[in-house]
Amino acid sequence: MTFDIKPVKTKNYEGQKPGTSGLRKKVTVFQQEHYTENFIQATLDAVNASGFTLVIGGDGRYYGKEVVQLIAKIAAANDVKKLIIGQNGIMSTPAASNMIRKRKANGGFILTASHNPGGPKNDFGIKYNIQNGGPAPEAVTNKIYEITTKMTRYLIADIPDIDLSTIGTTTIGEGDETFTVEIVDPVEDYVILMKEIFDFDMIKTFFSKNKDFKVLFNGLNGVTGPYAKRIFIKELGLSEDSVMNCVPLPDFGGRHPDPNLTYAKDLVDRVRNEKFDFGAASDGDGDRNMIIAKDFFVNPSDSVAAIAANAGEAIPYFKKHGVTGLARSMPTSAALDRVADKQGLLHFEVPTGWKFFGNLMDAGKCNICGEESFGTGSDHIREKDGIWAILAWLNIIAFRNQKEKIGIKDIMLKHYSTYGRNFFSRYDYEEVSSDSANKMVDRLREIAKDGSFVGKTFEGYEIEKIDDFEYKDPIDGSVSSHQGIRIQFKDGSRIVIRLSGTGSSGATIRMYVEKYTNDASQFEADTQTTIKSIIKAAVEISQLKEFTGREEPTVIT
Ligand code: VG1
Ligand code: CO
Repeated sequence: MTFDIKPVKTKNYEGQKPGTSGLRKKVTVFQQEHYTENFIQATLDAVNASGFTLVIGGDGRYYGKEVVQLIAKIAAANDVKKLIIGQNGIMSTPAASNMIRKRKANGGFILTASHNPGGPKNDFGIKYNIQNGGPAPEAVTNKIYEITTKMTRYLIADIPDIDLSTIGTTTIGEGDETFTVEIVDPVEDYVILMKEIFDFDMIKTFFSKNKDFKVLFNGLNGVTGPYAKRIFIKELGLSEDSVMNCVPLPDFGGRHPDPNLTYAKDLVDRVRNEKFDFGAASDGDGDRNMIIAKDFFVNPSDSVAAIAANAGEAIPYFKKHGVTGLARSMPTSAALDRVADKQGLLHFEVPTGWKFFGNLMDAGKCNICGEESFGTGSDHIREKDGIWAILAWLNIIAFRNQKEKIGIKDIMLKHYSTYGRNFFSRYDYEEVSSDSANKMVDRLREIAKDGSFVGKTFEGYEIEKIDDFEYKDPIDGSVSSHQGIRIQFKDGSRIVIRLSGTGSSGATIRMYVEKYTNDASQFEADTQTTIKSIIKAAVEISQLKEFTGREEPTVIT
């Protein structure tokens, strides 16, 4: 006996355009009749999924399990041969990337809105990743979008709901018509990968010899809890109280699962008050990370630079494979470029979003990369990886401590003395009206085009160049335009302004500023004080207050 496949008549929904990282909307939007089904069908059509094996991961947020069941029924109807699903519909974004690669799957769905809040009134998201384990490039997401504008029907198979809780394999149908579902432990393969990359014995020995080295990890009730417990407690021998908020919850306990100084405040406060040597957090789907110590906050742009500077010596994976190239997203500070220059490595500047690193990695041109938005990773997979970044730091600390007692702050100060310091901060203005945000950016584009601001001085900073960032992928030649306004000053300082592509309502304006110094007496200066006048210049040049009516940003990182 085989299963029945039924076409369901549907209508088009507007706005099913994947943004920086998948389609993100309110849960109530996804719950509209046929809305989610349309997007799944359009994705399967766009990638021609007949005969495919697909991985399904997710961060455990509200509505995820329902969507796994929908994907199974629509996939079976579209001749997908096999699904590999994380138990209970849970698998972190980096673990899903690894699973796609390891099992040679054709791609996968990741059910997450990442760092956006979850729950019935908050956000849901669907992301499609391709065969290399990375987020679908724009050619694919554009195709998905185009198909969503012409939907007439989707196909659905009459199969029972899948038992997501039991590990094992089930095959439905017979002969050529079979559909197989395998429920897997989402943690196991990821741990095996981490053990291949890092020196677990060295880290464990460091912890056992330095009982006073206090570690605290905050899972923000996202997907990384089970990974953190297994790795930090079981494998590396830390105590149970080294982790907090490590149970994945559908609404992340009501929090904003974004590891930064604002949304991970409980971690920041505890690390500072209780004097932890190493504090870390990850986001909803486990691809972001924050690193902080009792006496130092590691800016993500600095974090990737420090990892890159130390990796070849300290981390077994890079000792073995070497480091050929580094890459960062455009708004990320140039700290990483300085490491590349000094060490004679290739380096690349790509648009915001991890999908732009994939081709460089596949071509062997980039091994370590990062974004200012708390995203750090390497070519071990094709997603950024929160736990990886934390382990990278622990491995570097353990390695350095073989010779001298050295903590996060010392490592960073040493780094600055070699490379100088790029002070960096991002101001977010959330839920601004889309109309005024667009008008503001349109004006900046005009200024960039006509060159009228070049040579003008704001708050003592003279503008050298303004452009609207365009990227030509060096591997496949594809061009991505309008990726953000860059305002370069004569002294090397920089402002970047762009609109977010991950929000679910209104617009978010992101303003990034950067200032470089190689004056050692300034290395411990306060970031906000250092960049204050550049922020003023940015607000003035962009006329942000006039366009949006906003006096202050919503979040400063
Ligand atoms: C933001 C960040 C970007 C990151 C993206 C996805 O995008 O700026 O660097 O890659 O989120 O991260 P935007 O368009 O809102 O600025 V995650 O952790 O949501 O997968
Ligand atoms: Co994320």
